[in-house]
Amino acid sequence: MITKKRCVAMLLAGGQGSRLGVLTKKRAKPAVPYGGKYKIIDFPLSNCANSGIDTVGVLTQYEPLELNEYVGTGAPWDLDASSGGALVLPPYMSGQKGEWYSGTANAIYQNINFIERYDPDYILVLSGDHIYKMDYSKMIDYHREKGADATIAVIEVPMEEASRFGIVNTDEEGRIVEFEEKPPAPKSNTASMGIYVFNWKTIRSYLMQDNDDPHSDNDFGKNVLPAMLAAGEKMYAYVFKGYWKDVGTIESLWESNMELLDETPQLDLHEDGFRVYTRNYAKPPHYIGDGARVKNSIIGDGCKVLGEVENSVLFPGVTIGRGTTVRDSIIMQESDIGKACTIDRAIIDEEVTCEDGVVIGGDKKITVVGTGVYATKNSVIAEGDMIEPGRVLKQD
Ligand code: ADQ
Ligand code: ADP
Repeated sequence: MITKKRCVAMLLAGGQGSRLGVLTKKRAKPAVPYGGKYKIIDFPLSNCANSGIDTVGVLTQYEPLELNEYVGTGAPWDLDASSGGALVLPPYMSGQKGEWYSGTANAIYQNINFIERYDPDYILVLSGDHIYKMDYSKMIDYHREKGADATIAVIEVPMEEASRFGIVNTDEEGRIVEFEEKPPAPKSNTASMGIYVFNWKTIRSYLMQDNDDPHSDNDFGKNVLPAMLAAGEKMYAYVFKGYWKDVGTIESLWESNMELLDETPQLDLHEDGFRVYTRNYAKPPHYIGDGARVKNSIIGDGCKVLGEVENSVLFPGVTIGRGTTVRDSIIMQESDIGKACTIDRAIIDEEVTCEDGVVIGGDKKITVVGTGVYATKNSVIAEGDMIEPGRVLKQD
């Protein structure tokens, strides 16, 4: 049965996230933990719920297990399965042919049947790798008012970073006159956020056309958007103002977590009318022991802190032993740090164990320790190292 929806969201969550190194060895980028409680994917999913979009297709492919389990039916984000919900859509076999999503446009192409079930006027295409709060309904209203075929959300980025993005030039009305995907010499710093609203009928025909082109990479930025522009479709830029961060690199992920530690952070996670939802695992309140010192930090539920923690983000269930110092670091769920350890400017993934006297990192380069690593007594992880998940480190 068809349930007519005005807009269906398609969340691209299939990227490998290779630049996040050991953090995405065993999980897709959107499943990477963030902010002491969340995962990256909580942000676009919560935005959908806060924008009145109740049907979200989540397109996964690379290491999808953790993500599939996490998203479930979408209930934690208020995406109710009875009226739509979040549906995880991995690449599937159709007839004799089973194919990976070759690119972002191909991922949508392969799910045309899913989208048609809702007979939508618009589709909203989202990325799974950005931290931001945005009311998409305003963008959809803008798209409709402009009578656009496609609308791209844009934000000003520092000029020196512009070549990492799709760069947009518009006329005074906001109509896009030029689009260049990751140009080596960008002509402006107006960057595509990788968030698109399309009229479904229009984009459907472009996706079919793109699929028939054997030379296409089947990518929105590289192929489909330029093709639409060349054909004279009405494409508009929707200017977003607010916090938006691509957390696709170790440095940007670390920075974005640290930015939460400002007294009044740009990204407000306390805003009442615009909540960021997450899957909650019931844990007792955290405990700060006698002699502990905690300063300018986020401490998750169920943590037990006996040492010193400064400018750091601790996820639920982390233990910090007596005499241990943690500075400028992110420690994820259930990691157990023993006594008299030093952790400096590091990202420690989930379920890492450090015996007593372990030294990790230093004050310049970021050090990353993969999930399940076991560091034995007094072992040292040098500044800037990236330790593969599950390794056992012994003192030299
Ligand atoms: P990129 O950041 O390079 O550029 P891309 O690698 O295309 O983004 O990934 C976009 C999203 O799609 C990510 O969430 C990723 O996980 C997902 N994804 C990638 N390949 C996929 C696949 N085969 N199947 C399913 N999902 C997949 C894009 C735009 C730029 C824009 C930036 C903004 O192309 O124009 O400036 O996003 O960050
Ligand atoms: P990163 O650049 O850190 O790897 P992305 O998630 O943006 O992070 O993915 C980068 C590139 O890898 C993209 O061009 C994307 O198309 C490609 N890619 C993503 N997932 C896969 C996959 N499963 N197989 C092959 N290539 C992929």
